[in-house]
Amino acid sequence: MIDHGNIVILTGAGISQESGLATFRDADGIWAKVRIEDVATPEAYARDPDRVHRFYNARRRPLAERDVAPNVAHLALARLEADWPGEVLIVTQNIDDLHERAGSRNLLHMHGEMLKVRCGDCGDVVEWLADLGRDDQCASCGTTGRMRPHVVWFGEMPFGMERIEMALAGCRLFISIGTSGNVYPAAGFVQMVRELERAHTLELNLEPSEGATLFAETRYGPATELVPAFVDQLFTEGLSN
Ligand code: BJW
Repeated sequence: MIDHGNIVILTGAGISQESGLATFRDADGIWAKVRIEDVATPEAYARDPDRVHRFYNARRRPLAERDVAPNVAHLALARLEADWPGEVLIVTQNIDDLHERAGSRNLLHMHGEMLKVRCGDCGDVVEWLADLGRDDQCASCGTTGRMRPHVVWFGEMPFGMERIEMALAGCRLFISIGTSGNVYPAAGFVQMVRELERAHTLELNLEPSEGATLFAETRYGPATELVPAFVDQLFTEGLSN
């Protein structure tokens, strides 16, 4: 009988690479062009907010203007969620909106969302498609100059950790797609699942990640090839024991 247990899928920048969005740590990635400590820490934002706003404004525009589209890997995961009898939760480290535009609904953006901004004063979160700057005012509390990208910088707590840990504890399959395994706590999820000894663990990536040896199974190649093929296999064979 086919096993239709719950599935947790962790995605990273690699799944959006073939949609035209840069990864972080590949040779031509974002961190080859800008330093983390200049744009992706609370200290960088406190020191030079204009620079941080420029960095995120440039990355927001192609998403806001819909210059990029979900690829077949995003679409395959949406099909999995729609048709799989068990629960499918996508935990994405990506701040793009390509999973939701592909149709995924049970989705958690653990590192935030590019098309939202947050007031540093009252914490209100709103959708935002335009450039953001120091002149922008919070519509909720009226404070000017405290609106920031709704993203998780180094040293900040990722979103939804309680829900993620519960889902990891209850899953029968954990799949990691297109992430280098450099950034915690996401990089530690495979270890958490392994310790419970009730789920299969699978890495789908272009090349072995930092934590590749922790996975029970690994497959390497572009996400647009690996992900649809694996989803097809799941529907025909179910989960492996
Ligand atoms: C393809 C492909 C194709 C390419 N098909 N594949 C020492 C030890 C342990 C931890 C720490 C430590 N010192 C500090 C920490 C904590 C720190 C951390 O992890 N630092 C490490 C650098 C060591 N982490 C944090 O600060 C986090 N917060 C935290 O820990 O809070 C405390 C806490 C404690 C306990 C529990 C819970 C919390 C916050 C991390 C925030 C990360 N923020 C960023 C920026 C966000 C916004 C933005 O986008 O600008 O998030 S950094 C950046 O890296 C971004 C990504 O989400 C994240 C992960 O990157 P990802 O997705 O893996 O991309 P790449 O480029 O690295 O990899 C792409 C992969 O795809 C590659 O493998 C390619 O081969 C592959 N690929 N093309 C398939 N076509």
